[in-house]
Amino acid sequence: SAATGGDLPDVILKLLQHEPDEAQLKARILACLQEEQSKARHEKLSAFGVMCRMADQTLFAIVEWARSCIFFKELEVGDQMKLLQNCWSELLVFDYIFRQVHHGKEHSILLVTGQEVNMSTVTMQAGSILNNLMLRAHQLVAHFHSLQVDRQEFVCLKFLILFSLDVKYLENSSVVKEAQEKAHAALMQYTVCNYPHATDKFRQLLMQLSDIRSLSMQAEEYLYHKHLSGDVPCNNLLIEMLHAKRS
Ligand code: DR9
Repeated sequence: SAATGGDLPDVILKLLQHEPDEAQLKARILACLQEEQSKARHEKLSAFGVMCRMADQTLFAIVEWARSCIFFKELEVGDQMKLLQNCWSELLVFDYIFRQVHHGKEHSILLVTGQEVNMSTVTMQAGSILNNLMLRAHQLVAHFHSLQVDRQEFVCLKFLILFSLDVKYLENSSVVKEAQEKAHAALMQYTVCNYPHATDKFRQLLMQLSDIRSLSMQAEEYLYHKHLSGDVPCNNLLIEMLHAKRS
C-alpha cells in the first residue's frame, strides 16, 4: 500500500525525510507573530499586515526546505537563487493548497498558525480580486481532493515545482536535468504502483502544476498591487522576491 515505505522510490524517501515538521513550523510562526505584535505596539499591524507576515515566515521555511533538498544542495548559490525566484509564489500557493486538502473542510480555511477562517468571512472581507483568487485556489483543492493526492505525491510535486525552470537559464544544467528526470520517474513509478486503478493519476497530477503556475502569477499581481497601495509591511521577503523577478 501507499503507507509501506519499503519499495518507495529513493527520491521520495529522501524528500520525506526532509519534510518540515508542521507542528514545529506552526509554533515558530506563532511565536514570531506574537513577538512582532508586542514589540511594535505603537505601530500595530493591520489584519492584512499580519497575514503578510505569516506568508513571509512561511516563505522563509520554504527557502530553508529547499536548501536541505537533494540536488538543490549541490548547486551554486546563483542557480539556487534562479530556481527560487522562478517558483517561490508557486510553492506558497502549493503549500496553502495542500494544507486545505489535508484540512478537508469546505467552509473554512486552515492557516499555517492553526487558526481557522470561515469562508463567509473571506467572502465578506475580501475584494473581488482576492475572492477570485480564493475561488480558483479552492477549485484546485477540490481537484486534488478528488485525485486523492497523498503525502508522497505532494513532496514529489513540490520538488518538481522547485526544479521547474528551463535548464537553459542555469549554469549547472546537468544537475537540474537529473533532478527533474528522477522526480518525474519517481512520481510515475509511485502512482502506477500504488494507484493501479487510477491509470491517469500521474498525468492528472502534473496537469495541476500549470494551474498552480497561473494562479501564482495572478497572486503576484494582487500582491504587487497591494504593495503599490502601501498595504504590505516593510522588510518583507515576499516583496523582495517580487522585485527580484521583475528586475
Ligand atoms: C504571491 C503568492 C502568494 C501566495 C500566498 C498563498 C498563501 C496565502 C495564505 C493565506 C491566504 C488566506 C487569506 C485569508 C483571508 C483573511 C480574511 C480576508 O479576506 O481579509 C481580507 C483582506 C483584504 O482583502 P483585499 O486585499 O481583497 O482588500 C479588500 C478591500 O480593502 C475592500 O474591497 O485580505 C487579506 O488579509 C489577505 C491576506 C493575504 C496575505 C498573504 C499575501 C499573499 C499574496 C496573495 C494571496 C493570494 C491568495 C491566493 C490563494 C492561494
